[in-house]
Amino acid sequence: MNVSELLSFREKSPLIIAVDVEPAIGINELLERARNYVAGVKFGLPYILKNGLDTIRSIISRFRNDYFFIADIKLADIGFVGSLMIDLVKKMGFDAFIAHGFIGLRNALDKIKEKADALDLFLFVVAAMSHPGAEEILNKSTREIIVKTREINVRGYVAPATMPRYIQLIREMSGDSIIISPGVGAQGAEVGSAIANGARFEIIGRKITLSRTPIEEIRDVISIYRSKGMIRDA
Ligand code: BMP
Repeated sequence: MNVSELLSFREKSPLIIAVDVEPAIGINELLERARNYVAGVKFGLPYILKNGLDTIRSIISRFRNDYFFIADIKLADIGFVGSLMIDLVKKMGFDAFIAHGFIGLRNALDKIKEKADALDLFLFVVAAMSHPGAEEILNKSTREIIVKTREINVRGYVAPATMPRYIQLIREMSGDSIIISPGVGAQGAEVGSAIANGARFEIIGRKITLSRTPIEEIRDVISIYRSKGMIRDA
């Protein structure tokens, strides 16, 4: 998936659902009923490992026209192993995946990016994380991660809604990139706050997946986006 295909989903909404646990109403029902409001679905490793490749592949193939699908494998390994992982991501039918930025380019992210391009997968690099401990080590390197990954033409980043200064930094340093931002809802950031700081999409997990009335949650989120002018009226 390329940048413009990804952005075509932004017309619908800036919302990506993070699925790490089985949604309270079941994944099929959730995706069936959320298709008019949600742009993308990010499957986490716990969900992928628990359900297996075949199940993920069949979910993605059923909803492939309704959402883009991100494999949140947080890849942080040598190029050879990265390449094996990316083949599996492609087999499952994903459009995009997430790799860590701290592993550096040579024989790691350079190979990962080459492979992603060859398989038409969009690469998001983690530039900073949302939890407090990220400040201890990882987030000290955000600037270098952006500088280095721009050398290999990375166009997608993950940056925290809980610490919007990193979203702003990416915007300043890499204005044409697509930032997806977790931390909204369960981790405390307000709906719309990451978008207001320059993210293209917000990632929301537990606030939706753990709810018995997730479609109402989603509608509330969408109405906040609408009230802030972040989404066009239906
Ligand atoms: P929740 O809304 O339930 O907190 O989920 C957030 C999602 O974003 C999880 O899938 C998590 O793996 C991911 N995420 C995060 O929370 N912080 C980061 O810095 C990077 C992430 O990918």
